[in-house]
Amino acid sequence: MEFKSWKHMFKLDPAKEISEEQLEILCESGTDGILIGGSDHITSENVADLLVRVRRYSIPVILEVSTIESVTSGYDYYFIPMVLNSSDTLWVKDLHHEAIKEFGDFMDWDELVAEGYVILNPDCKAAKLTSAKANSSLEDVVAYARMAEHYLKLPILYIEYSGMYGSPKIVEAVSKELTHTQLFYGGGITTVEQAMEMSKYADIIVVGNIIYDDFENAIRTVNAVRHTI
Ligand code: 1GP
Repeated sequence: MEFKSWKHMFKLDPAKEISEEQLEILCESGTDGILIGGSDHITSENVADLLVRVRRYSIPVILEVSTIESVTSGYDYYFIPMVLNSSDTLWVKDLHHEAIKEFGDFMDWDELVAEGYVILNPDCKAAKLTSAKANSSLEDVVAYARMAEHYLKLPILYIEYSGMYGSPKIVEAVSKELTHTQLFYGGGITTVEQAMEMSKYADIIVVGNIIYDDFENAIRTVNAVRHTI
């Protein structure tokens, strides 16, 4: 899959405003892909609107599906979160089952990518929504990584600290467990140093909120990931 060699992605939230000028800079920054996703105030309109705007540039666009209603054609990939540390089966397999029941006849299975998620910031919206056991210990997280790599053989494991900079120690430990599964890290990256630190361990870092809070620093994270090899 194309994203196997990627190192950096921006995650755009359809519910947040971004100017045309900033969107152009972002899409032409050298980042590898644009992930469209969010958990608050997501509507089919704001998702479709953002897709059309990002499609003006040559950058790959991925929908990270959080509601079935927001799904339309036109993306390069559809990443489907499967929250491994959720205690609610809805977020592990029930929503997925529902979607496949509805759209299974005309799905392009090559565009669909199962994305194992481990949510580790107890205060983030996603943790609350999915009843995630976000206070998981290092041993717990390593076990999720082994599950993703050896048992479920997932293409992606996403260590999610949305809104909070996570533990490099945990991300490093997870990276040691993964060979075939790609490691994504996202959460609280606001500086070049943090981008470099997490890129040492994660295959791909995902930069979200800082786009809306400090655009200049968000753009700086793109080159930071190329300086860690
Ligand atoms: C959110 O992991 C992403 O799903 C990025 O996190 O918004 O904290 O950068 P931030």
